[in-house]
Amino acid sequence: MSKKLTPDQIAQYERDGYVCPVDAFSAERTRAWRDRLETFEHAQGQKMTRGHNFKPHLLFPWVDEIVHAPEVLDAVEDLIGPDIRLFHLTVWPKDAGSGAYVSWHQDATYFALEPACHVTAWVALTDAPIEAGCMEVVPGSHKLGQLPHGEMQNPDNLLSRGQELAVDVDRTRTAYMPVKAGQFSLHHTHLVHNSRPNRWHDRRIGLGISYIPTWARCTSPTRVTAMLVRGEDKHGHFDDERRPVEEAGPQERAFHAEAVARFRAMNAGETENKTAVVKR
Ligand SMILES: O=C(O)CCC(=O)C(=O)O
Repeated sequence: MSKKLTPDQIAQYERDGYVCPVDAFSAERTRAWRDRLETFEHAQGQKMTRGHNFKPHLLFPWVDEIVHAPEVLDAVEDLIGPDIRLFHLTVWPKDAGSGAYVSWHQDATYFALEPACHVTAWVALTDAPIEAGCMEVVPGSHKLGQLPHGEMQNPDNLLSRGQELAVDVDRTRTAYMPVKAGQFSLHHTHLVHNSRPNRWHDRRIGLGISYIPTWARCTSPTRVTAMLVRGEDKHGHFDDERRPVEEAGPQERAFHAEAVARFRAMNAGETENKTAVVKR
């Protein structure tokens, strides 16, 4: 018996590699989270964009609230079971009219997870219609397994390593994943997807929350952190993460810096492994 997703949605995830949209939070609750994020950005004089968008659940109690919310975790449990760790979280902001985009890629490319079973919940803090550059996917492409990627450095690409699919995948029949503020989508780690620049009148902001079952392991020689968000972990493949208490307090910043450094070291190792053949 599933907790949140319908049997049709679960079948769609297995067949197409994604589900969208799923209702979760009220407009008021979501607006309050957006305000917290933007207040922090103003105070810092720095937007949470490329280079500053990893693992905010270690800094902000309000992000911790979202990653533990049953509205999201119940759906994730329907796909990967009851013992769940949060492996990674990226904030994806696109200012109205900016060139920011995300190249065609598969999430698994630099994650060193064995097996590749992680699911990403993309939680919308603003509306994300097609005009705002919501995600676009190739339905069923998660069944292709890991495909080769190259690195194309472009400052407008929100992907930190500029990774981009280096083989042709039939993109004549793509699907968009528009979501409203407070809704989320779910996608498989091998699903080929991208997103285009924001041509809408408002900023587009989402949290890409990557969840894994606790039995998944990371093959990187760098031991990384991951937060147990539901159930239990009998496997011990990850170091635990500290939950934030004070908004971006000194302890939160120190733990965040260490976790991001380890994640980047793992990422860099995977770059060597996965893009050596197709670097351009
Ligand atoms: O937010 C976007 O436009 C892309 C997000 C993405 O690639 C992901 O969550 O895996």
